[in-house]
Amino acid sequence: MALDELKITQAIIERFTEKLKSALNLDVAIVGAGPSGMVASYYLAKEGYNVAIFERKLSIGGGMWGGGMMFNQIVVQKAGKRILDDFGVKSLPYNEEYFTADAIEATTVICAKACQAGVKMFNCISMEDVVVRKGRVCGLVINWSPVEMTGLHVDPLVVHARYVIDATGHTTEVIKVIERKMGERLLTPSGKIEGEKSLWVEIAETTTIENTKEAYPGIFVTGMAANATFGSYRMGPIFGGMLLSGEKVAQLIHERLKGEKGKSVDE
Ligand code: 48F
Repeated sequence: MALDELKITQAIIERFTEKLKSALNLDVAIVGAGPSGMVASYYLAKEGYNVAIFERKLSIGGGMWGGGMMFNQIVVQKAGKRILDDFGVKSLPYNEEYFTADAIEATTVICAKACQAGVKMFNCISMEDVVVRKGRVCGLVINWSPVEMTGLHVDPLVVHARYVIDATGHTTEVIKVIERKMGERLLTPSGKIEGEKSLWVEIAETTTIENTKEAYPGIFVTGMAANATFGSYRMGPIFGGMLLSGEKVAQLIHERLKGEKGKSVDE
């Protein structure tokens, strides 16, 4: 059969539209395809939830591709190795406490497993706003990243979600929108974003997991966004905290969703 460029075009348009339509009413919308967001998406999709990730960049992986200063290896402490094993990412013992993994393998395998578990990944799409009803976030306002980058005056589209995860890393973009637009208190000690502190690996790795929690009704923070929102340190190129934070946020949201079976997003 002759290859037909119009059929190819039609196939792409139809299949992408089907994928986007199936993400209009989500259980969980995740902003950011860095390590914490991708890990969270995998565990939630494995529970059978309708999960999508919206990633601003063309590439997934956030800060994991680059390892440390573009030396594309990551270090994971003993506690986080369990997650690498769960995904089937190879790791090598470095000493009694540390393991290393290839940053490219870790990023691509975690992404592939998430996609195969049913996560709908959307790259080149940015979250520009949220939907709030009765003091609770219940959706995202999204647009093509090139629209954002070029400043074109193009109205966005909307997806609904029972829960939103801010996995945007250092910039905590979803929480920033809430702080800026809602004039309401975040669930932080000051009611505002506490802000990220300078690097302290030992404390930062533990607090990333403690700070993985709800930061505003309907929005959970994970990964570096958790520390930036609740005011802890950055940790540099050690990734166990990111992986464990992704797992924890998935567990927390699973617990909530289990208790809310049958409710619609607008309730
Ligand atoms: O920064 P990022 O990798 O987040 P993370 O999961 O991991 C942090 C580590 O990479 C590293 C570290 C580890 O020790 O400190 O920095 O917390 O990934 C965040 C992703 O979110 C995307 C951004 O492009 C990146 O890929 N992102 C940020 N804002 C938006 C967004 C937005 N408004 N819409 C869509 N995607």
